[in-house]
Amino acid sequence: MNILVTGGAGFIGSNFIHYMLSKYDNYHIINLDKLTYAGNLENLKEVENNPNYKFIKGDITNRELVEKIFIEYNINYVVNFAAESHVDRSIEDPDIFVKTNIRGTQVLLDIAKQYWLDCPKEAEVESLTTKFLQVSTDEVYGSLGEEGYFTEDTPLAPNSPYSASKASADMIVRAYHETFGLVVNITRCSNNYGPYQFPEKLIPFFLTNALADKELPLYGDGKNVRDWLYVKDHCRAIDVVLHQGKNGEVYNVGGNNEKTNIEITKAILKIVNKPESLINFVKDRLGHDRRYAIDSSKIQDELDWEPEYTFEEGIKDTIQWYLDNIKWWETVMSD
Ligand code: NAD
Ligand code: TDX
Repeated sequence: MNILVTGGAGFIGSNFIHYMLSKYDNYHIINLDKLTYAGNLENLKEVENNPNYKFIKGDITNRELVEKIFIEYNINYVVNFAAESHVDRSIEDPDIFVKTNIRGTQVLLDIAKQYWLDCPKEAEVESLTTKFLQVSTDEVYGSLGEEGYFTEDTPLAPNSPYSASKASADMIVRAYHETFGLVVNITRCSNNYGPYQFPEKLIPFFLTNALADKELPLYGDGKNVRDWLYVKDHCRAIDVVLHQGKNGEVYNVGGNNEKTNIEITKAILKIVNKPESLINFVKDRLGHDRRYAIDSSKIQDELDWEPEYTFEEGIKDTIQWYLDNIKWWETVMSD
């Protein structure tokens, strides 16, 4: 198998590459990443000399480059992580979200279609198993009230420029499946946490601030709810969907860990033994979604996946990783 992993130098992508290289010794991984502020080759230092791994610096919107990669590496799976991923940045400047998240996904789909479906002349291509796996988010479903869960049938109702760009990409993936017959899956997961997450997202941002005795800017009343998924459980879910997911299906992936932001903040402060006086309630995020909660019964029933980590285990591992890798986060924050 030759897998094109896009955005593999980011948080979830780098965890996925580590996971796949340690699990399969006959898979080749080609990591295409633009190395934006969120991409960091330090995340992949341990595998840089692995013969089954190749890094290519480049943009998923670059058609010629993507085409060259498909031909040169005989790609048969694509796992598309590459994206602008931070909601607050999308509120400041939506442009790059539309370009990378929508246009970039369409370029990848188009080259996959061209290579897998339009000209399967070479026998080696014809006999290949192919799949395009789009890594999406629960944010495409919009916001929940106090009750209920997102299922795969919940109508899409994205509220931020980020989630709107991800929902658009999902629709284009669907169109390439319905219209052209491309083999696809879409996974929609909840908030990930774990090693290598850029300290702009809630958990690593608040953790690194707390360690430096800086204040923690909690938006609004701090009672917005997110479902938290440990990144290693997410990587395992993607592996399962890649190999066993039914063609054309969407799978929700959740952690069964609903928490308010204030609960998360207090849990971090308690573990690192810092005072709650560091919490500073600030102006709310524009269009701030109130609650996300995922019904993962489809992936559990059909593909036998369920999260293995409790939040208590995952957060302790994560905090320990940041304590053991102070140089990593000091460097990414100073760049
Ligand atoms: P991230 O921001 O940490 O990493 C994104 C990576 O994509 C970076 O390495 C960056 O350099 C790369 N990239 C950006 N633009 C690119 C381009 N034009 N061409 C090539 N590479 C490019 O993101 P993440 O948190 O690892 O998220 C990965 C994927 O998972 C995203 O698609 C995101 O929407 C989705 N997702 C993330 C979460 C989460 O909690 N982090 C939850 C649900 C879904
Ligand atoms: O400084 C902050 N203060 C604060 O109160 C930050 C950065 C966040 N928050 C709140 C906003 C959210 O309710 O914490 C919650 C989590 O915020 P983020 O870490 O920015 O994540 P979120 O907006 O929920 O989106 C994340 O999960 C879904 C990822 O960034 C997305 O890429 C993913 O699709």
